[in-house]
Amino acid sequence: MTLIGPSLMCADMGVLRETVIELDQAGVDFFHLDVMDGTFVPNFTMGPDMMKSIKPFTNKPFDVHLMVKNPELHLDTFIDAGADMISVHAEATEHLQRTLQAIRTKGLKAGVALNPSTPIEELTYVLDIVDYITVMTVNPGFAGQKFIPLMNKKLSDLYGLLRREGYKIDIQVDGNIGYETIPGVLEHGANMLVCGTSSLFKPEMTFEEAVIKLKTFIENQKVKQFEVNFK
Ligand code: S6P
Ligand code: MG
Repeated sequence: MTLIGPSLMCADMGVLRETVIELDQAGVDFFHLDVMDGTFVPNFTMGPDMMKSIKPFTNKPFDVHLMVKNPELHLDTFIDAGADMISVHAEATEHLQRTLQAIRTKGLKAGVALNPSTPIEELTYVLDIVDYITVMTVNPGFAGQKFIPLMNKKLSDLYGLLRREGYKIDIQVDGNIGYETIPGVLEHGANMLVCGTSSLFKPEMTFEEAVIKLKTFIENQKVKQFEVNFK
């Protein structure tokens, strides 16, 4: 099974609430909320007040992708704003194990995101406390970038590592996930797709049309669809 989650930084912020309602009704599985601090990545996006203002309009999980330095300092802020899942970058904290443990202790799903150049070996000693791994398939910071082809090898190395070590951890991909790249990422082990301008946010389509088209495309892939842990 493959889950799809719209990247809300790609939405028109003037109609964010309506967008969340339409995407929810169209059948997305989760909402992906990108948080940037202008330091870990050279951009600013969504904040806790914005999240609070849309949380009441959906029951789907809020997956908060923290692209901030020292994310451990901000966990409570985003938990209070409605996060159900939080991913932190391995590169952004000195204390990855402690940070993941803190997310889990609060009852949320804990994720680790890896920049394209970060090796999967960074994860070796935290695999027992991770619910999902976000493989960045572009450098974080902006929507509308190009998929980095070597990330398919990273996905298959990661998938192999998880199977060898016996961990059931979901593999999320983020960055230029669209019709050209989906066959490859599914084949190499991804089961959670973050969907931005490459698939769901298309001016010529309604959200309902875009979700139907995307789900049909995924169902028609001939590759094995991996089981998800996500509930
Ligand atoms: C980027 C961020 C992502 C983007 C998403 C956009 O740093 O983490 O979640 O919003 O990748 O999708 P697309 O299809 O425009 O690349
Ligand atoms: Mg993201």
